[in-house]
Amino acid sequence: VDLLVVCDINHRLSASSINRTEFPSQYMGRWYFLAAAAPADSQALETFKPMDNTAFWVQESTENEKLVFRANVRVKDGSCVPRKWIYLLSGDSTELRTEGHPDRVTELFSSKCTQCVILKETENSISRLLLYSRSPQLEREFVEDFKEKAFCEGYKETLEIPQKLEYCPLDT
Ligand code: MYR
Repeated sequence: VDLLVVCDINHRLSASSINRTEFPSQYMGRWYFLAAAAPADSQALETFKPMDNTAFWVQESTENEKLVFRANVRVKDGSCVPRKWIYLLSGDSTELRTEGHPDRVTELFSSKCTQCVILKETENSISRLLLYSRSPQLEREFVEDFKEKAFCEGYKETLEIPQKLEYCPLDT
């Protein structure tokens, strides 16, 4: 983040460009994890620090009102760690719950990058912001915009996902 960020209305998190009519179909398919932000000294980014990159695959579940999120994490030591979460949809809200994590709430926000989405994960009053993109490469201005928004919302620690290694294969 720049030394001086003048926080204004453009830095507020907004869900205005989330298309609720199409929801959640516009989010199916492949995503790349690009950056994260959390309050300073919150430890909320620690789990991401051993990570080199992560690709996600989102699909509808055979069960109603459920989405399956699969990930394959490339760890900095070169290993691949597959992960899977079940997200629960709640009626016409875009808020998500995670199966097995009753205290976790995930909200969606728009990004300056139209091919991206910002997730806000809150669990027991600890929250963090996560930036995902349809493409593994993103223009600097979009990453900077994410960091500025995060900073202005009080998430002063940020982490960019290094992506120095190849992506792990993703079973779809
Ligand atoms: C975690 O690391 O805690 C899990 C985060 C899951 C992120 C999934 C990324 C895909 C973004 C698409 C949004 C889909 C909303 C329906």
